Amino acid sequence: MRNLVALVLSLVLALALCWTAGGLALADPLDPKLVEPFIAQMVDRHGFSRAGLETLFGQVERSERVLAAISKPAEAKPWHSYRRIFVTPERIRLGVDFWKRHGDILERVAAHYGVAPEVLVAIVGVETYYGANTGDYRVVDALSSLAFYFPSRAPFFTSELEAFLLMTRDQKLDPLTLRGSYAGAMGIPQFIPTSYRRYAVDFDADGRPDIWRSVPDVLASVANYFKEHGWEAGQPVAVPARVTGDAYQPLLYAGKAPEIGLDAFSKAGVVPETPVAGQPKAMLVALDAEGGKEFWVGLMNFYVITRYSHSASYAMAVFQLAQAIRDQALGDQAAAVPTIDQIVIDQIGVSHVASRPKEPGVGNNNSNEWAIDGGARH
Ligand SMILES: [Ca+2]
Repeated sequence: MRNLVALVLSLVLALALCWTAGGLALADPLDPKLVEPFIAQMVDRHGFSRAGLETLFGQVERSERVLAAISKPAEAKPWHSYRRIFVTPERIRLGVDFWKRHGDILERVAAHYGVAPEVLVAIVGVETYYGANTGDYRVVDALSSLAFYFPSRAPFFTSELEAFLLMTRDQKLDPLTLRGSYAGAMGIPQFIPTSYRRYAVDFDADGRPDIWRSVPDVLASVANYFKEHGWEAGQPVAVPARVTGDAYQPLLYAGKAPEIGLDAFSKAGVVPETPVAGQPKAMLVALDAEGGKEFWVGLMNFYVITRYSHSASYAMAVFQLAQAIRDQALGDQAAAVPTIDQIVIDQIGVSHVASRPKEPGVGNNNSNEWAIDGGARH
């Protein structure tokens, strides 16, 4: 037993020595010839030290796991499978917990940016299970593998790697320790480095946007991302639609912002099942439900959610999770506080009358009631 302990200890020590000496042999080092032009560019463009970058990339690994993950065919799950993954009782319950724990800051952020708080909660719920699963790939390995060994996306990931190194330099972060998704998305909201540099916000005023640990910074960064992509405060996201005939085809969402006024929809056989005020530009969203097609009229805010991840199923999952969390959170809140009736009765000294809490989830077709509230304090 003692021998075994000694053996383990000496192994640990040996590994530690190797590591600190920078001598730990990498399973699959980068080919310096592939990295050299990038290093030259970082030196020329941004004044990085060539020796520093050579040392850094000497410790970066080409990750087969990353290259395998990116090469898998795009997941084209039908909506009903997608929904079963993201809109679950567990994810809703944890979203309500998140809302309760961070209610004050959530309201402040929502009011400041004019973005619905439930959507902010749902984004972190869908992206990382409220911060529980932020990815275990070393970001520098992921981005380097994709920049240098995945030619079809090399320009994109090379600019992400550039942004990553600028970010770590600006924020004094260690590029070798940050972890994230196989595509280099980082922290609780899963920002890629260019998004971090453009949209991340320091909302807790400690001098740096911390999307890894600071909930105020996380929520404000997501809200800022949405605002910058055109989120319309207090406006709906999507409403269910009834469709007849097949003249609806030109209205279908095709990855672009809505361009057609809602007044043109009825002529194409599309009728929103919930009234939408005015004649905003809209698009038709068709999803694969279990019993056939399911149709929605998507408004600008639906499109804005697709800017976070480019799929109608993604945006619908965020929207429905958001609604479920909101309904439950506000229902719980209404049940927990006395109603106005109760307060008045208490003040005039009537001893006990049953309070009448608001029914949770009733009359919530207007999903942005809460956002209008928040936006008004902007
Ligand atoms: Ca901060």
